[in-house]
Amino acid sequence: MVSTQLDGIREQYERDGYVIIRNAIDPALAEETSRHVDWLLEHNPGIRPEQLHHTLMRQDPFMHHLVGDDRLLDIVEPFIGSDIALFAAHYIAKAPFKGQPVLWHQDGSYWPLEPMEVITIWLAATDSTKENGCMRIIPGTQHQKLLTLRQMQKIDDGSNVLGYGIDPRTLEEDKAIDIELKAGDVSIHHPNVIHGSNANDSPYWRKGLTLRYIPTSTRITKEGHSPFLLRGKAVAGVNEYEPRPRFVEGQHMPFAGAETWNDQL
Ligand SMILES: O=C(O)CCC(=O)C(=O)O
Repeated sequence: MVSTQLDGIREQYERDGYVIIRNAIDPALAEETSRHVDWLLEHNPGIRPEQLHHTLMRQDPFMHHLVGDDRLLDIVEPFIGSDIALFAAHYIAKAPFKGQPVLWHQDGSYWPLEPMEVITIWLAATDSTKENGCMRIIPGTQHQKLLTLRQMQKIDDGSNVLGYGIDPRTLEEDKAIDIELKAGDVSIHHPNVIHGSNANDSPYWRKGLTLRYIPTSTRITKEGHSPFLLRGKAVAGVNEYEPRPRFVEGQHMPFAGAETWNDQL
């Protein structure tokens, strides 16, 4: 990543609700992230590639290694400060020809966070294009209030990733921007900005990892989320952090750095 890309990102973020950062991680780490999706699918038969949730990552050394990468933390620090935790990680991977759409939504509608101080990094493990169902964002909508799930349409028939969506007739869909990324690029977005994505009807995988970073002063008000402390200090009485797991050969996906991982714990 060229560090000058971080110049002015706050202004862009405040204006549009999102920013794209190219080459945020190197090709080898993007490739390992893509391989991690394959590994998780192989070890969790029956789970759709769009539904590889945080619970699968809690004890996964590669995920802890990836989300604590200084290049990612340096991107979020200007927004949330230097005491940083990860609230949740979720791969939304879309298989060729059958990847599901994500209906229009605002992330904050789903999250038990108090206050709603949080920023998402969407990390491209493969190229993510219009053709294979890249994320789409309606710029400027981060200034709108969060809708509750009750104010959204419930479409939980298994045809889409989240089961809820904002009624498209209430939106200016023609203003949506396709967030096209190369493997290793990231976009960041605001919890109120309206976004979604189309189905993947192409012959190519689209593998994206959503990472929700919070300042340690943000409280997770629902039990069972197991956040990770990544940089700086915890705030006394706010959240309990998951210990970093040991790497066990044969049990975890091998990755560059796994050989010294346990020494850093
Ligand atoms: O990956 C996608 O297509 C949508 C991502 C998304 O909805 C999110 O990051 O909240």
